[in-house]
Amino acid sequence: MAVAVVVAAGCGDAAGSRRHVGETGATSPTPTLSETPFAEPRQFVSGHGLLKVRLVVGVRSVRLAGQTVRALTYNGDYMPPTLRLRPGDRLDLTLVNNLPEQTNLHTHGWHISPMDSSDNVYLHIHPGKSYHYTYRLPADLAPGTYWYHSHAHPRSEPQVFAGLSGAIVIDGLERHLPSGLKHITQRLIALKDFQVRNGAIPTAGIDSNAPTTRTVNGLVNPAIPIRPGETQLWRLANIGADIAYNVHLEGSRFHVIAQDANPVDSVWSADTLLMPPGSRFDVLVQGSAAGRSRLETLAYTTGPAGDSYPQETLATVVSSGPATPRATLPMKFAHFSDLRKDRIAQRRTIVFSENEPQKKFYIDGKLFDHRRIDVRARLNTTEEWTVRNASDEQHTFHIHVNDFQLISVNGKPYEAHGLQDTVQLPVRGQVVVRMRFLDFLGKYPYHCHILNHEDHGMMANIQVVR
Ligand SMILES: [Cu+2]
Repeated sequence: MAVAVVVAAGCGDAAGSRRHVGETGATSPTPTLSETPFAEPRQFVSGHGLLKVRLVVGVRSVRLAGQTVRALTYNGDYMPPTLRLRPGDRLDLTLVNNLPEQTNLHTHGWHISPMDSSDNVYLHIHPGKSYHYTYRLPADLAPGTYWYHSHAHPRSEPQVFAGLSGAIVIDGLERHLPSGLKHITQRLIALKDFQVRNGAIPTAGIDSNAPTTRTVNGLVNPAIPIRPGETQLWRLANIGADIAYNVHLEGSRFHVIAQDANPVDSVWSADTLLMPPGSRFDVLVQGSAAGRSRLETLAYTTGPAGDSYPQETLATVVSSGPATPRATLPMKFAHFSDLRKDRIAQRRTIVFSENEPQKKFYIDGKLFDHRRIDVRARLNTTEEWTVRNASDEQHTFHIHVNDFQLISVNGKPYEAHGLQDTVQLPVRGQVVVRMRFLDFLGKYPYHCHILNHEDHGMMANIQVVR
């Protein structure tokens, strides 16, 4: 019989990893007692090809940033369990809805069927009901960091903002690492943000530009331990509703091995990573000389009609203990099949626009209608989409089921190292993307991943047909 086991997260850091929001736990071995120890949510791990999970959605009071706050939770936690699986596994997930409104579940980034009881975001699980999802992961599902969240249009923004998002890890990235790095410490660094109004995270009238508390795994400025010279794998994931993070680690660089759970063909490095809502980066980081450095989000503006986010510290990286020689990082990583060589079956232009004062957001001049098919594409073909932004703020293009290759930004060719499932659309600009429609028939959405915009219309439907 297949079993699901619950284990503490974070190889090499089990002592500090049991603690998460809503639970007290062991402290991690950091030098200063006043610091919040780094911790990860517990994990539900597949065994013998199966993971059985029950997620109960409800309203709960949780401890968050030193205060008691009413939030929407999975299993009572603001930072719910991480689902950890392998390619080829099956996920049997029962979603129990104890909210006074409908909800549902999306497994963001999975290349999987969008139909029936799989990654079907057109389902509404009504109050007091439960639903049994069955997901059959392809044997070649890409390893990396994914996430799950409510996709309950038009209530996605308030539900995710109030807490309904968690992480998914598909194991296997280690396979591409050199032997000396296969067993390095892995850390989930899930970026999740909230505001408090009258003792609760607001679920109406959310202003993404208002003062916001940014957390790592639900913790404010935790201390992340590393040894001088040590290489760690960090799984950066923006699992918030609306805001972008512009992530920077003082004095260090991020070495990207996967973007949106697509392993890269060659490792690239950056000192700052722009992370719009929904995006993920799996990165290698190396401990600097003993001392402290800030993991921060730098100030970022999404345009004249958009938001302005201040610089904020996300975590404090504490380098201490015996130094180890810095490992040589890999250059070549995974295989990537460049879509620029594909024959293009169809070219389309998709336009994102808005009427900000009226809170209306459009794709191709239309508000979302779940009954309408906006694009019909053929299975096993490649299409090229020019996605234009006709507004004065950035939007985050996202599509389910099939990831895309970024070909150009504002006409400037982009040298992609793999696929991605989110991309920021420049103000009054455009990107060109290519995608292959593989393996799965059915209808699924593409939309702005700023969930406020999605809820207010910026979503459309594609149907993949034979
Ligand atoms: Cu948008």
